[in-house]
Amino acid sequence: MVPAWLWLLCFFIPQLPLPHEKTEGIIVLSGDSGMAAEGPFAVDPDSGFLVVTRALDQEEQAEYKLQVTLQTGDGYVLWGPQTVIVHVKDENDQVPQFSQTIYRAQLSQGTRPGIPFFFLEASDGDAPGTANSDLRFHILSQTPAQPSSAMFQLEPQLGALALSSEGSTNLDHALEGPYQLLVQVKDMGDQATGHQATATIEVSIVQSTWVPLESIHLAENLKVPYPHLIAQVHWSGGNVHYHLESQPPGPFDVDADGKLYVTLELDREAQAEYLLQVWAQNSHGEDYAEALEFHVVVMDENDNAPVCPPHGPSISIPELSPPGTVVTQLLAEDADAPGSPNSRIVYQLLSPEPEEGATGRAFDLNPASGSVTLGTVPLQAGQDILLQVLAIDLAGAEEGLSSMCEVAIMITDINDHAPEFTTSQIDPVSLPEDVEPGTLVATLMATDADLEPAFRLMEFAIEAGDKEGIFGLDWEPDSGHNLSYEAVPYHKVVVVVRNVEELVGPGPGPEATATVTVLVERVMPPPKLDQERYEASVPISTPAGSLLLTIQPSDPMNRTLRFSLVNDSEGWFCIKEVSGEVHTAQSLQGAQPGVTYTVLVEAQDAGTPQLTFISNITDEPRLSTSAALVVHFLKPPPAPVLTLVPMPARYLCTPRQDYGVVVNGLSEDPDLASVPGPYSFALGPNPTVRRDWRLQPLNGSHAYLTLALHWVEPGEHEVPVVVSHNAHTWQLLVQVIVCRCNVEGQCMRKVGRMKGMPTKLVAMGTLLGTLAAIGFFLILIFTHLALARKKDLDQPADSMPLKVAI
Ligand SMILES: *[C@@H]1O[C@H](CO)[C@@H](O)[C@H](O)[C@H]1NC(C)=O
Ligand SMILES: *[C@@H]1O[C@H](CO)[C@@H](O)[C@H](O)[C@H]1NC(C)=O
Ligand SMILES: *[C@@H]1O[C@H](CO)[C@@H](O)[C@H](O)[C@H]1NC(C)=O
Ligand SMILES: *[C@@H]1O[C@H](CO)[C@@H](O)[C@H](O)[C@H]1NC(C)=O
Ligand SMILES: CC(=O)N[C@H]1CO[C@H](CO)[C@@H](O)[C@@H]1O
Repeated sequence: MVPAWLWLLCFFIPQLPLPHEKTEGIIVLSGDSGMAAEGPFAVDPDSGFLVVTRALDQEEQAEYKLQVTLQTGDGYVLWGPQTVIVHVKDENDQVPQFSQTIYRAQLSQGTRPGIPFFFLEASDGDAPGTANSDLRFHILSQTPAQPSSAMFQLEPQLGALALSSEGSTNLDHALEGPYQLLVQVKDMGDQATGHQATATIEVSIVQSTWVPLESIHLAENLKVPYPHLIAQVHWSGGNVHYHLESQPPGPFDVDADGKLYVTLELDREAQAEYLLQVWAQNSHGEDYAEALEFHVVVMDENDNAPVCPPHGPSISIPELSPPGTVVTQLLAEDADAPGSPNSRIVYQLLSPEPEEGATGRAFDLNPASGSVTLGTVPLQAGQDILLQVLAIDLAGAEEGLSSMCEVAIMITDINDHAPEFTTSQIDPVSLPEDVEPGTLVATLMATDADLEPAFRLMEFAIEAGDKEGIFGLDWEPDSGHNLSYEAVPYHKVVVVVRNVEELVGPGPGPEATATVTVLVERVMPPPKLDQERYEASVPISTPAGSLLLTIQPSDPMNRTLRFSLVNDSEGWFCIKEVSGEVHTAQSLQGAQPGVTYTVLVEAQDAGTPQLTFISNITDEPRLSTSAALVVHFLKPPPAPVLTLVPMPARYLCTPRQDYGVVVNGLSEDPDLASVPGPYSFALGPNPTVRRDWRLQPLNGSHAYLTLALHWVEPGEHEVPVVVSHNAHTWQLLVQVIVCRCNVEGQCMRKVGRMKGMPTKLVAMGTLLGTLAAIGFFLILIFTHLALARKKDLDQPADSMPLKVAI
């Protein structure tokens, strides 16, 4: 079913491409408007040609659309429907026509040449797009032809009338009256042939009203209905459109009458000035002339409060800074027009307020510049101050807008305080002289009134009193000070404390030194003896007063010792307090041979006056030492042969009288006699003797023998007396004749009295008695010599008192 396109010229009939097999059907033609019967087309049933039944008019109908169908008599479609489109070909049978015979146009002076200010309108009934309707415009004549015959130019295809460049240069001299232009329109394009028509254009030249405008001042935030007319422009030529542009783009508009509007409220702070450009254009958007330019100036309103500078970090001002020191300068900003009162800011210091009664302030503020300086009131280190400043525009006027600006200020510390000891005079410290190095002597505490840790750092030094370098300082921050001591007597140590950082202001005060007085205690070693243990061997027969040994100090130091025995429970010994000699205090009665007896000897320091004691040591115990003294008791040496010294008989009467017998212990043996006393005397062990007799020591060499009982049987008594000296012991036999007492208390003897001055008779008796006694003694001696060993007995028989003979 290929549609067949047929271009029908008059009387040119195309043959329809019908099927050849079945031709017995009827060809039916139908069209858009049911023109099958009366329409201009028909089909020749024999040939099948499509034929035109009358003349076609392209201007009436340019195209026909036909349907061709082959069908049986009863309407059964055998073939088709087939569409046939018939285009009616145009013929230039129409004459172009102007829309008016006389046109009127206005030309403003100042119009650029070549810019069309009027467009001719003409029409042609022939098919559009064909040469038949292709129109061309021409100026046939210009009246008047002055000042130039070609003042205008006409664009042939568009019919756009413009000033020629020649006309443009001469327009100033143009005539007042209108120019008559006879114009022609012709079809068939640029071909010479064709239909044509003419018309007249009356062009009047008018004064240009396209004059620059003054600047427009507009208030910001203007409360009026918008759009708001602000100005008007006018292009005096006809056929004008206005076009507006704003630099930067702004809320401005222009209408067809050249009225300029502002469409929104303006904000000076957003844009203070606009440059507006308005063009007068023809209907093709071509500019007749240069744009008109003018400025829109937005006038300021005080609609912006001052804005404080952003919060910065705290401003640090050292304490004691002089008045007038610049702290900061507040620079609040006001967005309103610079230089206008709206942006003129005045500052007012609100806080800190001046202290009551104070003559000055801590801070001064310059109201115009916002510069803050230190006032006369001093500030304390460590203070944090919030400065509150009111910034007011309109130069501080009441209706001005204001903002509160805050500036944080920190007063920093300077090292204006010297460290000081909390106590500068320390109580004297006593230390023993042998104290270990490193011993803490005293802890000094110093404080510093500054705040900054660096300014509190201090160092200590010994300034005086430690030439030998005995004392050391050991410093721990904030914990005090250790002074260690190393040796020697009395010290006055002056310690100073200083800051590590340099000090500002007046120098350190007296509290920066501390004096530590150290009193040194002399330490005395305990006294030393030459031996740690002393031993002595003593026969138990040793008489009292015998020297055992001497305890001696072995001390490099020249001091006096006092000796004593500690636990001599038996009381056998005694010691010389100063010399240290140990003696037997008495006869060692009760001591057993072979037994050791230990006593402690104590040596005490009696005090050494040449040593200086500074400290009070009166309470301290005396220094002492002790040593053991071990005494071995020995058997007594074999008892010496008791020498019966021939002694004259002694007379004592009974009942007892106040008389006694002197017993001489002194030996005349030169060996023994050389030994100085004392001798000790004791009665022999016989109980009867001890009962009957009493022996009292007289002095070192003599004793006194008396009757112990009131009554002793008269007769001859031999009283044994043991004499000891050192290790030697010997016995005396003292012969005493006890007689009855006469009235005079003397022996009743015919020979007379024993004592006193004997009479011649008595002397004679005595002589006889003595001779008898001698005889008796001689017998005794000879007997003794025969029995025992030889012993010389050359003592005088009548010596008085009795002598001890060994
Ligand atoms: C110094 O004295 C302090 C106490 O005041 C103590 O804690 C510290 O151990 C001492 N230092 C020395 C070295 O003795
Ligand atoms: C001890 O001191 C005394 C008196 O000061 C002096 O005479 C004596 O020589 C001194 N002895 C010693 C061993 O220093
Ligand atoms: C004295 O004391 C010493 C030491 O304590 C001791 O050995 C000794 O037996 C004591 N002597 C006496 C008699 O108590
Ligand atoms: C020593 O101490 C005692 C008691 O504590 C006191 O009475 C005396 O005055 C002190 N002597 C000196 C010299 O300080
Ligand atoms: C040393 C001493 O004084 N000896 C005397 C002890 O007593 C007799 C008797 O009185 C004197 O004769 C001694 O001279």
